Amino acid sequence: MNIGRWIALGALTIAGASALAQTPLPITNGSFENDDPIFGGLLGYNVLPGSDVSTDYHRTGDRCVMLGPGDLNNFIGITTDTVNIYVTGRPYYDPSIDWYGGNIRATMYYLIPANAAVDGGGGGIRLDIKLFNQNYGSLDGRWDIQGNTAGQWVKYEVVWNKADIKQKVWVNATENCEGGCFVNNGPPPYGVPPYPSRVKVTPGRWNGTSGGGAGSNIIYIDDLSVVQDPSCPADLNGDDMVDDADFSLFVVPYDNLVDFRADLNGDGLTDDADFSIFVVAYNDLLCPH
Ligand SMILES: [Ca+2]
Ligand SMILES: [Ca+2]
Repeated sequence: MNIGRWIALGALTIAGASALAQTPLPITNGSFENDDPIFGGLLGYNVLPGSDVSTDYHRTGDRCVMLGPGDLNNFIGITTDTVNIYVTGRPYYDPSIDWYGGNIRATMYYLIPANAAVDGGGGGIRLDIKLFNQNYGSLDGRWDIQGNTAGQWVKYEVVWNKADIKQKVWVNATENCEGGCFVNNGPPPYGVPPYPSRVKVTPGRWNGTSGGGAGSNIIYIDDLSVVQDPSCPADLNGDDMVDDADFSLFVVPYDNLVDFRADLNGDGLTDDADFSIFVVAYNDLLCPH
């Protein structure tokens, strides 16, 4: 075997390990094949008016979900915040996340027929992180799915960086209380932790100004999935290494001592105990997987 072949195999091994290290989150019925056996309707999702299951197209299985068309300022979509009666405690179908884990990555495929292009009311995926059913931060959709795909399935992906998630929760907890001051049940940092532990996933289309206005025609979607990228707690920017970029993110909350954005031991504060954990990871550089 020549050296080039060895190098190629080595690269494949590394890529494979990285892919395996992602944590697939337990999204239910991502191919949209199943109805709820008792109540009917799409298993695992709230189906908002204007959306429905379709057998006109499918990327896998026999079915997909159709979004639209919609009226101006209507939101059309499906969302995972519906009660799972089949599990003790009746949690929502929202997939679980690890607050100390990596970036959240949601993927789906979409299809728009060549003769029915979408103009306005673009599609996308909105993500909300939650503790139980309380929303602690939102990544609004880009609503940029437009035009047509010539009848082909096209991959669409949204990545929510872990540092941005923590920043969003911090702002919501302490500053402008976006969506209401929901974490005001204690001294700073206002009841956080416990930290958000779930992500509500909402593929849809927004027929408002940010989505380009009232949308024409239909966006078909299939094969929704969510994963959490490889990371370790001290890797604050989610690139799988603990280096100077993470230190820059660490020192801001470390300096004020009432801030959970770089809390590594779960007590809600970023202090010397967290610094001790950080320096060990910084010295190791690479996240252990
Ligand atoms: Ca990093
Ligand atoms: Ca701490």
